Amino acid sequence: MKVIELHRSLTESNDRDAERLREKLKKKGILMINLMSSPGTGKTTLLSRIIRDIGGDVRIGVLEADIEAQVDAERIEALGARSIQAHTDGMCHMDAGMTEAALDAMGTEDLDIIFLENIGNLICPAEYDTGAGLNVMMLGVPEGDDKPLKYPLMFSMSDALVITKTDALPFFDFDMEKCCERVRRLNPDIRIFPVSAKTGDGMKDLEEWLKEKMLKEEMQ
Ligand SMILES: Nc1nc2c(ncn2[C@@H]2O[C@H](COP(=O)(O)OP(=O)(O)O)[C@@H](O)[C@H]2O)c(=O)[nH]1
Ligand SMILES: [Mg+2]
Repeated sequence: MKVIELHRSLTESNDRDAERLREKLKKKGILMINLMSSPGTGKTTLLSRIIRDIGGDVRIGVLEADIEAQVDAERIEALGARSIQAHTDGMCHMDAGMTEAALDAMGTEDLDIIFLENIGNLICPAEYDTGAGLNVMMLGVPEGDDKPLKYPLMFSMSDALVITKTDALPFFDFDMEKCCERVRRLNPDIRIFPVSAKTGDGMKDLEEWLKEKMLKEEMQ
């Protein structure tokens, strides 16, 4: 199990670093996805499901970012995917320099898709470009359908929203239609995938979309 201790990047411009990293990955034909949500929404569970479902056809690497511990990277490694645990020195987000350092430590050779499981919160990660080709956020049914009203920036800057734990819909007053409407008001082009990583419901559409985006990256 590889663990890397990261520190805040002291560069002048995170946006410039992010653009440079995005170009570098594009040249290698690797799609990096920045996965963001609250703690406990189901990021690691979703990634585990994706690795089990399509890990045979797609070579997947996972950067696990947390303030402490290495349980998430261990969960991913147990499934046979390449992974590294990055510790962020107490910081609530990953920036482009930190992401690049973690990528270098993990090694990107022979990978098709790299997921960055960002630190769990809906605020700071939305403010820092990591250099990822796609931003994907997750919202769990138990968190409520009002989150787009409270954390508009993350919904606005994401290419896709995964609404997870749909198996729990019977137990919560989560209005799917109202939630999607609120999200689309902020971001008309966003793709929305309602899924349950537990039952597998809706996973196929999400995985097809990921493969499509991956092929596009490889052909450029
Ligand atoms: N019922 C249900 N529980 C889920 C689902 N996805 C994740 N969980 C549970 O939610 C909790 C947090 O999941 P985890 O993947 O660790 O969240 P993370 O902090 O975002 O990485 C765990 O107890 C999971 O078993 C789901 O689709 N349905
Ligand atoms: Mg996790």
